Amino acid sequence: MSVEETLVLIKPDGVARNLTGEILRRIEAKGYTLVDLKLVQPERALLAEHYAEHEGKPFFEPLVEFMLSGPVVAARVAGNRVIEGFRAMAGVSDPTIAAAGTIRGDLGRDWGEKVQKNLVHGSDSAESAERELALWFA
Ligand code: RTP
Ligand code: MG
Repeated sequence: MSVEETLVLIKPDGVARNLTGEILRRIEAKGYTLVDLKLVQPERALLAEHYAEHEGKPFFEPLVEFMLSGPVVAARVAGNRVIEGFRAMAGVSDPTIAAAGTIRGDLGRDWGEKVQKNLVHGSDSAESAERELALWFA
């Protein structure tokens, strides 16, 4: 067993579309544990830190604006190999090609020209998880 913790965000599109329960249900049904959970209206500074690796890319500003457009659910989720496991549950970034059975594949809509409404975020490595959990659950 390799019990890890990851940061899951339900992005503004997921909250606005009333998919919070469905997404948390999938996380719990998989056997992962919700260690901490909150509904937050993130500030720009937090999002700039969170997405620091994308600063300067053409989608950075639209992405931050999108993430500011409404409340976000932040969850500290624990489980055996949950970092990679949740990324697999989420599916690839583009919901139009994400596999059936994944959150983005089953529930995601268009991959817009600028703003990517793909419902969820999951930390992509142990280092990212540690950094992002410290930001969102300071
Ligand atoms: P996330 O970090 O949100 O879990 O998503 P990810 O790893 O699948 O995608 P990443 O490459 O880290 O990008 C973060 C978010 O930025 C938006 N994005 N837009 N080419 C584009 O226009 C583009 N690429 C990425 C998406 O919302 C993506 O989830
Ligand atoms: Mg990412």
